[in-house]
Amino acid sequence: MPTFSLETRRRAALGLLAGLVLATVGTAAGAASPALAHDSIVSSSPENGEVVTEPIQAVSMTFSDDILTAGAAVALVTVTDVDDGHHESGCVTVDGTTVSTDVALGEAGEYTVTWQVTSSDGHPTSDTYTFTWQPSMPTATTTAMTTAPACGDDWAGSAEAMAAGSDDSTATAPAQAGATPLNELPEPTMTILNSAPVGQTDASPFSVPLLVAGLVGVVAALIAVVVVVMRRMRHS
Ligand SMILES: [Cu+2]
Repeated sequence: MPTFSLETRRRAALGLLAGLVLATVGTAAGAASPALAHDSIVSSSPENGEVVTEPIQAVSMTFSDDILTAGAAVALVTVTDVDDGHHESGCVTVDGTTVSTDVALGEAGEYTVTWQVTSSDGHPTSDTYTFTWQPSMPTATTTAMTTAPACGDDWAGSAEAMAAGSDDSTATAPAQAGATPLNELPEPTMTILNSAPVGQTDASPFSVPLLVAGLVGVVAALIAVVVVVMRRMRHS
């Protein structure tokens, strides 16, 4: 085995240590980033800030990854006017990356879309955006509901309710009846009202301190390995 000066060995060991630390940090950062990134909206209809002049029947948004619908997954969408009146139907439809709900808009003005979905990493995520309803011609308006309608119930904005012309069914929310039989719901759908309020903060089981602690442990282990290697080099 060729002989190297102590200085050369030290430099080699330090270089090895620096390389290992950089590789470890890079790997940990790469592994951590997907868990920290929640699905975000890549497009929506209407778009954020859009001025809508033609009647629309639905509001939909497309996310960066498939929205979860299994188990306790929650997908909520409300479309509210400036007086907090509701204009969405009670059922939210999730189809892959797209989440949508039927709507019947009321008076011209600003509408707020509030959404909450279960991100592809299993965490609830939510946000809001707005659009402006500015009909280009006189358009029938729908009276808002005071609370979010329950999925499966006839809603003031439904064609049936409007045809019936029943004032009793407008401006008041239907009773929050028990769970709607699954066979009455459009497929695929996943709506759970009155749970996991919008705005709930993300509760990640993988906290940043835990990640940092793990990283420090790995680096410490690497340093120990390098020290052992250096000692062996000295003894050789
Ligand atoms: Cu998450």
